[in-house]
Amino acid sequence: MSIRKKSETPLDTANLKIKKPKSQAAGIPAIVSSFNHSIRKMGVTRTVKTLSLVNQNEGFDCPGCAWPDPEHRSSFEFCENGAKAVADEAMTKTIGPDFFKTHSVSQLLSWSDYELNASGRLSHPMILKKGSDHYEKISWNEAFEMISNRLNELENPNRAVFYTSGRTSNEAAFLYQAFVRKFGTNNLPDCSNMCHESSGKALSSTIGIGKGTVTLNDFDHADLILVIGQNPGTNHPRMLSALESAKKSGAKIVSINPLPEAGLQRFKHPQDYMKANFASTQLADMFVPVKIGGDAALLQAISKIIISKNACDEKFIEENCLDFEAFKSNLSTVDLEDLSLQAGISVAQIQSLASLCIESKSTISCWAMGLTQHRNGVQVIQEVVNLMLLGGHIGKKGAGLCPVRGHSNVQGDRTMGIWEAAPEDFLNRLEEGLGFEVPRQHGYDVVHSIHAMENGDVDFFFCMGGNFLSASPETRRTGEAIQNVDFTVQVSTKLNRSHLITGKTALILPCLGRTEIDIQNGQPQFVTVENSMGVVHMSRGSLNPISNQLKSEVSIICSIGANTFPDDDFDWGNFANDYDKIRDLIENSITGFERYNERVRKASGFSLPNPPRDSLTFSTNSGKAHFSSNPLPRLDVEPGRYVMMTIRSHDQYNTTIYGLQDRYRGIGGNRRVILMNAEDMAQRGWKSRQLVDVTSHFGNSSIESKRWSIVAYPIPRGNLASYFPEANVLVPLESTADISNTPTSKWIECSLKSHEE
Ligand SMILES: Nc1nc2c(c(=O)[nH]1)N[C@H]1C(S)=C(S)[C@@H](COP(=O)(O)OP(=O)(O)OC[C@H]3O[C@@H](n4cnc5c(=O)[nH]c(N)nc54)[C@H](O)[C@@H]3O)O[C@H]1N2
Ligand SMILES: Nc1nc2c(c(=O)[nH]1)N[C@H]1C(S)=C(S)[C@@H](COP(=O)(O)OP(=O)(O)OC[C@H]3O[C@@H](n4cnc5c(=O)[nH]c(N)nc54)[C@H](O)[C@@H]3O)O[C@H]1N2
Ligand SMILES: [Mo]
Repeated sequence: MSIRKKSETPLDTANLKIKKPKSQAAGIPAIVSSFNHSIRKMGVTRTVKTLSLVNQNEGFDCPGCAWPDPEHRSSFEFCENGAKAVADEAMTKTIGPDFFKTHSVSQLLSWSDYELNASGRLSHPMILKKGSDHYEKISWNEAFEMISNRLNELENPNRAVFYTSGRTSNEAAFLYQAFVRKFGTNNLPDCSNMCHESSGKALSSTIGIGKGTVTLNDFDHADLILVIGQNPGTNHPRMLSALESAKKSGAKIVSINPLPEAGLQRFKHPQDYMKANFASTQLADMFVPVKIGGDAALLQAISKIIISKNACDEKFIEENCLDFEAFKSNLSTVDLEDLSLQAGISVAQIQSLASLCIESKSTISCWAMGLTQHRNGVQVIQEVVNLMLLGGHIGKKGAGLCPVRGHSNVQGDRTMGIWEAAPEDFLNRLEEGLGFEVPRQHGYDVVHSIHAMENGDVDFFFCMGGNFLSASPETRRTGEAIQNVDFTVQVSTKLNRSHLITGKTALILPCLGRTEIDIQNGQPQFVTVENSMGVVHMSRGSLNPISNQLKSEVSIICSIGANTFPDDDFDWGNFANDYDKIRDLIENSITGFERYNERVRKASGFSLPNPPRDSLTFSTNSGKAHFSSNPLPRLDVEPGRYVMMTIRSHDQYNTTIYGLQDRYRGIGGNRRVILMNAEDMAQRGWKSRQLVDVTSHFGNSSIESKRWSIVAYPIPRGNLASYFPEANVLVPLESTADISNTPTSKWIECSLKSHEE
C-alpha cells in the first residue's frame, strides 16, 4: 500500500520581521522592486524587451490581474506586481528530467511554496508512475496516448473532472470545454467557483447578466467610488491610476475594509517619479473599518437612511425595477443601532457615508473577495445592487457595478463556457455551433469535485493550469481526496504543490506562457482574452520559449482531442494550426462575437454586449432589475472565539509566492502569521511573535493547525487575518456560501491557544 502524503505547507516560523505598516502605495520602492525581480529572474535584455511589451496593442496581456488597459497607453502599462508576474513566468531557469532525478517528490514536499516556484520553469513532460517517488521523462506522444486510453476506459464520462484556472486564453478555453462536453460531461470546475462565483450569481439574479456594468472611462465621470472588500494597492495596482485620475476629476473615494490597506490611503504613481512629480495623492476620502462580515448590515443601514430621506431615484426605480416595496418593508424591520453594532461602524459614520451616497449623481461600486468569500457572499452583493438601484446608478455614465476580477482571463473563460452549470440557452447555441450534442446534466464545481474524489467517484482529474490542492479549502482533506484518484494531469508552467500531491499516476505537461512566441504550422499565432470590463483583445507573446519541448494549451487540447476521438469529423488538427479557425467557431457558437477575427485585430479590441449598461435592458425572467430582501447574516461566534479572514500578501500571486515581503503591511521573512488586534492580544497577555496553535470550528467539527506567530495589527477587535494559501488548511470544506458554494475563505471561526511543542 502506498503511503499517504502530507499536503500541508511546512510549519517553519523563523526569520519573521515586523515593521510599521505603510500608508503610501507604489512609488520608487515599487519601481526598484519590479526591476529587481525581473533582472534577477530574466537578465537585463529580456527584462527590457518583456516589460516594454506588457499590455501594449502589439504585445501580450499582463498575466497579472484582469484590470483593463486605458485606451491611451503609456510605454509603461504595467505595475510592480504585474512586472513580478511577468518576470516569474519569463524566468530563464528551467527544471526538467535532471531536477526530478535529483529531487524526489517526498523531498520536494518539505520545500516551501516559495522554493517550489523559484526552482524554475517546467521544461519537459514528466510522469510519476504508480508507486514511484520520482518523476521521469515521458514523450508527448506517450502522454497523449495514456490520457486518451484512460479516458476511453472510464465506465462513465462523469468519472472525469476537468479544472481550469483563469489564465487560459479564449481559444484554449473554448476548445477545452468543447472537448470535455464532447467527451460527455459538464464536470468543469474552475477557479471562479472560489472567486467571483458569488458576484455572478448575485448579478444574474438581479440585473440579468453575471458581469459588471462599468467601463474604464466611467471612472473619470464618477462622483463617488466605493471600494468594498478589495485591496487594489496589492492586487490590482493599475486600478490606483484609474482612482487617481477619477480623484483629479472630482470623485470621492471610500474604502470599506477591516484593514487600512496602504494603496487606498496615499498613492504615488510610479511614472510620476520619472516626471519628477513627488506629491502623492490621498485616495480615500473616507475609511470605513467594517468588521469582517459586517458589510450587509452596513449596506442595509445606508439604504435605510437613503429611503428615510426620500432620496431614491424614483423614476429609475419605477421604470426599471421590481420588488422595491418588499425591500423597503424589509428595511423598516431593522434598527439602525443594531445595524451599526453588527457593522462595527458608528451611526454617525454611517450617516456621513449615506450623505456621500445621496450627494453623488453617479456612483461606482467596486468589490472583490472581501464580499464574495462569505456565507452570505451572494446576498451581500445583492445589497450592493440594491444600493445602486436605489440611486439609479446603472446604465448611466460614471456609474455602475464593478466586480473586480482576479485572474487575467477568468471572465473570458466563463464566457467561453468553462462552467459546470451553464444555462440552457447558452448550451443550445453552443450545440448548434459545434455541431455535436452537449450534455445537460450539471457537473461538479470545485467543492463538489473534492467531495466526489473523497467518495471515490473520480478516476481521472485534469487541470488546465492552477494549483487545485493549495487553492482549495481544507488542504489536508483535499490532499487525501486527490490521492484517491487513479490518474491526474497538470498542464502547467511552474512547479507547485499540486504536482506533489497527485493521483496514483500523474503527468506534468509543460506549456507556453503568455509572454512566449506561439508558432503553429510555421505561422505565429495570437490568442485573445476578456478583461474585467468585457473588452476582448489580442495577446501575443514575444519571447523565445524557455524550452523547445513546450506546447501551447491549444495544441495540447487538440492533440488530446484527436487522440481520444480518432474517427472524428471535428477537425482538431486544423484548429491547432490556425487559431483564426477557433475564433470562427467561437463566433458561430457564442453570442457577441460577430466578426471576431476582424474586430479583435483592431487596437484595443472590442466590447462584448452588456444589455444593462448599453440600454437598461435586463435579461431576468421579468425583464426588470430586481431589489433583493435578505435577512442579515449571523455574526456572533462562541465566546472566546475569533473570526479569521485569509488574504494575499504583496509578494504573491494566489498560490505562487514570489517573495516573503508583505511590504505595505510591514511583515516580512515568514508567512505563517496571524494579524490580531493589540487589545485582544493584551487581553490574552500576548505580544507580537507569540507562537499559537489555531483551531477552526464549523458545526461539530474542528481542525487544528500548529505554530503560527501573532502580529499586532490595526484590525477590528475579534477579527484575525492570515495568508492564503498557508491558512487554507483551516478553511472547512463544508463552510461554503449559500447559492454560489464558494468556500468562505474570509470567515473562519477560530480559537487560539499558546503553542505547545
Ligand atoms: N499581485 C497580485 N494580484 C492579484 C492576485 C494576487 O494574488 N496577487 N490575485 C488575483 C485574484 S485571482 C483575485 S480574485 C484578486 C483578489 O483581490 P482582493 O479581493 O483584493 O484580494 P484579497 O487579498 O483576498 O483581499 C480581500 C480584501 O478584502 C478585505 N476583507 C476581508 N473580509 C472582508 C469583509 O468581510 N468585508 C470587507 N469590506 N472587506 C473584507 C481584506 O482586508 C482585503 O483587503 O486579485 C487578483 N490580483
Ligand atoms: N483561503 C483562500 N483560498 C483561496 C482564495 C483566498 O482568498 N483565500 N482565493 C481563491 C481565488 S480568488 C482563486 S482565483 C483561486 C486560485 O486558484 P488557481 O488559479 O488554481 O491557483 P494559482 O495560484 O493562480 O495557480 C498557479 C499555477 O498556475 C500555473 N500557471 C501559471 N500560468 C499558467 C499558464 O499560462 N498556463 C497554464 N496552463 N498554467 C499556468 C502555474 O503552474 C502556477 O503554479 O484560489 C482561491 N483560494
Ligand atoms: Mo480569484
